[in-house]
Amino acid sequence: MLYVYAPEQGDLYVSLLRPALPGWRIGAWPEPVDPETVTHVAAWAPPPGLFAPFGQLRTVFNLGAGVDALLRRDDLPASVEIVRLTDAGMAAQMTEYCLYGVLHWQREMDAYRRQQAEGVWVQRQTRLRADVRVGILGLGELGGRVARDLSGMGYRVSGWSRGPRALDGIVCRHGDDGLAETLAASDVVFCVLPATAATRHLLDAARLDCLPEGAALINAGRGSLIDEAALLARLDDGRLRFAMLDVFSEEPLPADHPFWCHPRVIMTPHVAADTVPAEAVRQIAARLGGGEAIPSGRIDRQRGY
Ligand code: OXD
Repeated sequence: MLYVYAPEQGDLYVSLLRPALPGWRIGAWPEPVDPETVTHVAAWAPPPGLFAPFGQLRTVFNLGAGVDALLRRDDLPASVEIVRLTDAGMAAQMTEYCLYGVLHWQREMDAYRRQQAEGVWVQRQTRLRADVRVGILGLGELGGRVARDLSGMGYRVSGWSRGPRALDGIVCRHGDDGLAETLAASDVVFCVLPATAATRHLLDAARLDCLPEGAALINAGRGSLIDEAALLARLDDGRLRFAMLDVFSEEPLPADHPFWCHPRVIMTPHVAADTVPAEAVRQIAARLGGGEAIPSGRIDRQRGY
């Protein structure tokens, strides 16, 4: 049996999965199930202990991009395979999110908003896309697509990943030196890295200082990537023009956090990209029904993604 935990969308998933997987029993939380019949679960942000009664559980499909929360749980024995969906409609949304921030920087919307508040009519010099350097940190399914899309639009894109990667027409760097170089060559840096031990506070004070003065930072990966106090200091003194943040070290962001009303912060509540249910179901069905071959998104628990 495949059991779905997707509170707002349980019925939708069931209605898509049933015709896609004839022969499978499909159910969705909060419908009660005999726990011994559950062999597969598809879930996003399941509550603690959800998996504990499922003694026959073999596979969990993560209905989101990051698996960090699943890897921290104590109710998923190592024998249970964790599968990440590849893209599932999120990559195009990541491009949109990144583009919004890049345009904000390129077309100086921050400055025009200030001018409007002050009643100032000043026309600023327009920058061309070819003169805007965008650095993408994380070149997996999502970051790779963003890099290709923005490069296709004419931006000067470079990318960084922990290990070597090659993307046509995009300068790709890796390793510590590669990170410093990528930051130094970015007017706007877009982060879409997973949360792992290796990426925690990857952007600390020293790395943030590699960015050119007046650069902007967009984070749609995980809050843990950034030393938020160091970022705040660089926004306070104007060294960074703005940060556009979708993810935070604590979510929801605490009500008294200075990001809420910082003039140089644009924030969204972890909505940069949502899984598209029909696409998620297509991938789950392909995997379970032996249909169309889709690259396996099996998670390496040691690596953390
Ligand atoms: C995530 C998501 O992993 O929203 O952050 O899918």
